[in-house]
Amino acid sequence: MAKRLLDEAAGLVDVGVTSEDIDAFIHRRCIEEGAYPSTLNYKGYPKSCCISVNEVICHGIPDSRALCDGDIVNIDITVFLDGVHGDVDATYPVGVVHPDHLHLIEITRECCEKGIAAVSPGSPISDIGRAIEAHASRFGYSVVRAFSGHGIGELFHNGLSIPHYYDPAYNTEMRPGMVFTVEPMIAAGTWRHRIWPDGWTAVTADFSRTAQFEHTVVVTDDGAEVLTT
Ligand code: EYF
Ligand code: CO
Ligand code: CO
Repeated sequence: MAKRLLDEAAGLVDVGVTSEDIDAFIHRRCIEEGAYPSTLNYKGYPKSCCISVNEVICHGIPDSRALCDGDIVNIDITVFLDGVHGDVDATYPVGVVHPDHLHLIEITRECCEKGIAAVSPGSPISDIGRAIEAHASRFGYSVVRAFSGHGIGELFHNGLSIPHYYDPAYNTEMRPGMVFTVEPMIAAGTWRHRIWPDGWTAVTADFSRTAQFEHTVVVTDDGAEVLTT
């Protein structure tokens, strides 16, 4: 349901649309489907989704700024339905976007796919970040380090952390039945971040553009199943 809702919201992305418009749509559709938008009031977060534009890495708060020709926008939706959370996001071009920024979006999509392809029972969690970082660095991009994928299920975040860069310290073996997100944030410039004075919005320290894709996956007997298709 989360992915269907994301696809519906993506249909609204256009020049002149505000992120508040998209948030209102997502909120209404969640309620219509009998779902709860997991981010709303989560640790005090005020909206039903995160919408992050250009240099905003994640946790952008929907507001009255209209999307502009040439922007890239990430929509991140988590829904609570039937007792479990599902978390998914994607980055979209607005109008006519510079080819460099379209390339960043495409490579970030591939980073997410490569991270998911590295999910395998018996392998260490660090294999996921190794695959993502290898792909991003091939194109001169960096992997944001401050935010990770996370275990998810009855809780939105259950304590398990999935870094998107290579850190051999994450040597816990993946086991069948484990459910977590893979959500790499890839930057055209530095991986370093800053937080806006609002306390939520994370931006690249050099204002370079950044993109993200996210899926919720379960470890199976021979790999991974994507739960947010
Ligand atoms: C207190 C939040 C708390 N956290 C994670 C809380 O996994 C997520 N997206 O894929 C995700 C989404 C949200 C989230 C929305 C709100 N929060 C954010 C930032 C700081 C913080 O500190
Ligand atoms: Co998300
Ligand atoms: Co997430």
